[in-house]
Amino acid sequence: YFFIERDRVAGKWKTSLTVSGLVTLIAAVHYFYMRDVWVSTGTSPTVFRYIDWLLTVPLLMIEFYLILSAVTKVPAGVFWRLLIGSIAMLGFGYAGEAGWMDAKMAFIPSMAAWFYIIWEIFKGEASQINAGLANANVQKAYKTMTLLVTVGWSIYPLGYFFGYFMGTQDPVMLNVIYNVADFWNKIAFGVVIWAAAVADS
Ligand SMILES: *C/C=C(C)/C=C/C=C(C)/C=C/C1=C(C)CCCC1(C)C
Repeated sequence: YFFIERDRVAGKWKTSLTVSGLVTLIAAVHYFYMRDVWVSTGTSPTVFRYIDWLLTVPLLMIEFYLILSAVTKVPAGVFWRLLIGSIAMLGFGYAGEAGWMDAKMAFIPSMAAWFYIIWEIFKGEASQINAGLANANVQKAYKTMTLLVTVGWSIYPLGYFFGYFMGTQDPVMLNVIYNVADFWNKIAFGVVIWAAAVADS
């Protein structure tokens, strides 16, 4: 759908929509793949989930850079900070879940990286660029995306926290929650960007 709509919007918006399409596509492929793993082995598909996240989360973060870039000039530093922040967050999360690191120790740098991303989009250079824009469509999309990253994404560290700190490891429950959250977070991001692109074209 995002790929089809790509043709309806102005050229400067095409990259953002292509990325949204990619994110949804990767998630869909992974979802069916994970379901197979789950059904055939009965094990929690942690590795596959992280592969999915590692591909899609940096893409989602880069969307902040892309929507701003559609209407103004954005320094490459913003791009790299968002990219590296999201990879660090997931890298430590995985290290914790895979047992490379103590799960509780890994939680700290992973959370720090998440807060760092939040800081960048609320207070950092990206937010200052957004505040200075004369484009209400982009600003509205930006604001909704920041809410998704803070509120929508908080479900993941909470799941991790309950799993590893409270000892309430219920993999079935956790997987269901993660799947619902993934679905919602990825689609909502795409819809927000699409709405801004159409309104602005
Ligand atoms: C489509 C998939 C998305 C949006 C996945 C997002 C995942 C996170 C925001 C994960 C965050 C974590 C922490 C902040 C700390 C504990 C470890 C993680 C990886 C669960």
